Formats: sequence, structure tokens, C-alpha cells
Amino acid sequence: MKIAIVCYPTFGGSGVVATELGIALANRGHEIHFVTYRQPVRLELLNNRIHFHEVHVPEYPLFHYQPYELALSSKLVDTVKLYGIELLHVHYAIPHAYAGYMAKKMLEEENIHLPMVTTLHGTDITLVGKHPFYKSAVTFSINQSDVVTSVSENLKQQTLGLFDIKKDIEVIPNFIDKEKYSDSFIDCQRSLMANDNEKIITHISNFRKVKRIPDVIHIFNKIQKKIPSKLVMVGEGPEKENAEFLCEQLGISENVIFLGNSNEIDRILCFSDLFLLPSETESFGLAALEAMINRVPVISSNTGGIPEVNQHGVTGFLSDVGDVDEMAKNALLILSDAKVLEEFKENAVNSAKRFDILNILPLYEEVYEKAYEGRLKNSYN
Ligand code: GMT
Repeated sequence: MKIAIVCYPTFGGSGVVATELGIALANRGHEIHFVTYRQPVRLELLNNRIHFHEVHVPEYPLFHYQPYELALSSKLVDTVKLYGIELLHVHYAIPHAYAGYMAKKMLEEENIHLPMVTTLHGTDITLVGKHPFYKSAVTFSINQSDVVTSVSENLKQQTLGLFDIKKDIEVIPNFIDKEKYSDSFIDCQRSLMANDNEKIITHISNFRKVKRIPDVIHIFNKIQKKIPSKLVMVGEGPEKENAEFLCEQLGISENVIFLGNSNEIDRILCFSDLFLLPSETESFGLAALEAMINRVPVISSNTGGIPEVNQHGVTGFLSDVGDVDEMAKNALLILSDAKVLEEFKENAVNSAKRFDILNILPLYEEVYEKAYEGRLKNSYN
């Protein structure tokens, strides 16, 4: 099938999922066309089955806001006609489902019926989409999608609770490719980060408020008082400077390494002993799943879709948001005993395999079939 994928190309779960999905679909023989304003960060190799079409928004000084949705919907129309695209998959309701709907309508004028699948990722619903300024448009674009998917059961329930949704929402969880990890690095080069006697604790995010970065640092502060350890902080975002300042205030700067954005997440996770994800909310927590497949247990909050990924007492522990004392206590429980740590590591990787792409990809293909068949029906009406 010829599929156009619209996503945010930056570091962030939805873009990563969209990109990895596109690559996997291309490997299965589909022809994939990414349509977005920059080449997605995890999309390294383009080939005859993976194309990238950049959306340009010409700057016009009279406009206070440059009309990205307009440019995106025009680009979609052109791409669909030029390459014979058969299906559109938009990741993130705002503004992608909205722009996708406009493209659909424009194409209908030319008797081209383009089915649209919308995948909800969380922030488009729980943080931004529910705002009264966006709510009507988000509700409309979800209801106008041919098929709607959400990355967790929790996100589905939240969407149904917050919006007046008339469509079924199918839960298709995020995924990892376990094959990619079967021959992971033999030597993780731990010594680059820590001394032999030290444990390595990692956090990866885009350092937004929702990630509760100060909690990460407070949990680590409590751990390092009992067990020699290093904290590796990966990512960039608005909370990073405050985080650096907090480490200085606590006198732990020497033990905290801020790496910035990285394309070597798996290499970093390879030498990690524990992953911290104390977020205010997460629709899924892809970072936790990436940690788990790299044999890293997870200490997390118990909100949103995280409990669907991190299993309490098995792959790590879950606590109420903000309960840094309990999170630190659980972290110490895992780290203090080599046998316990090994058990959690083993559980983490085994549990992550539930989300292997081989199990998840067919679910997306089914959804595409369903949307495509629906389109045939609609065009006969
Ligand atoms: O919160 C982020 O790190 C970025 C955000 C995004 O929109 O890309 O992530 C959301 O989608 C991811 C992929 O489905 C999920 O794993 C994250 O949990 C979700 N973030 C939130 O719900 C806060």
C-alpha cells in the first residue's frame, strides 16, 4: 500500500513511533511517504520505499502566525496526486488530523477518496487538545477520521471522557523491535560514564514540566547518599537549566551528567542500571519501554498509560506522582542487591517483548485495511 505519514519530526515519542512504524512498513513492502516540516530524527536512510516530502511555510511578515496547516494540507494533496497515495496516517490530532481532513475534502472534489487513520499520542489530548481553544477542532477532526487509534487503553478512556467522540477508538500500543537488540553491544563502555563501583541511573526526556525533572534529581540525590552512583540525563528542553542549577544547589553536580539530545539512546541504556520516569502524566511512556528492552528496570509514577508498560514489582516499581521518597526507596531495593537487580533486568526485557513490532505491525495493517475498505464503500455512496 502507498501510505503518507504525517508526524512531528523532532525528538519526542510520537515522532519516533511514526518514523519506526514507517520504516517497518517499508520493510514489509509498503511504500511510505513522510510529509512533515523536517526530516524525522530517526529517519536516516531514504530509499525507493521511504520518501520524505518537506512542507515549506513561506514567511510572510504580515502574518502574525504562519499557516502551517494550510501548507501541510496543500502538500498532502500534491503528494497524494503525484505518487498515487492510497492512505493517510496522521500522528497527533493537532494540527495533523485537522490538516488531513482538509486534504481529504480537497481531494474529494477531484473524485479521489483518501482514507485517514489518526493516532492519538497523549499530549494532543491530555495537555493541549482539551484546552477550550482547541477542543472543538480536535473533536471534529477525530470524528472525521476513518479510523482512530490510541497508544494505550488509558488514553482511549481519557479521550472518551474529555471529548464527544462518535468513533470507535482502537488501542494499538507503541512498540520496539526486539530483533534490533538481540545482538546489542557486547561492550557497553560503562567506564565512559562511571567507576566500576558506581551504579548508572538514567533519565531520557524532552525536559518539559510534565516530566517532573526536579523529582528525577531528588530521587537520585536520595539514592546516591546510600549507593555510589551517577545520573545520566539525556535530552534538551525548557527545564534543563533549572535542573543543572538544582544539582549545583544539592552539591551533586559532579555525579550528574547532562548529555543533551542523543541518537545513541540504546548505547546509553546499554550501560544503565535503572531508569527514572516520575512524570505527571504519560499516555504510554515509550522511553520506559525503550529502557526495558535494553534490560533496564523502571522506577516511575503510576499515572496514565505507564502501568500498561511498567509492571509493579516485576519490571520496576510504580508510585504516586511526586512521591520521591517511595521512588527512592524502591530504587534502592533494586540496586542494593546484585541478584535482585539481575532479576528485574531479566523481567524488564522479557516483559518488553510483549510490545515487539512483530505483534504490533499487523494491528496497524488491519486498521489500514479497514480504513481502505471503508473508503471504497464511501466512494460508491
Ligand atoms: O511527552 C513526550 O515526551 C512527547 C510526547 C509526544 O507527543 O511525542 O509523547 C507522547 O507520545 C508518546 C508516544 O506515543 C508517549 O510514549 C508519551 O507517553 C506521550 N507523552 C505524554 O503523554 C506526556
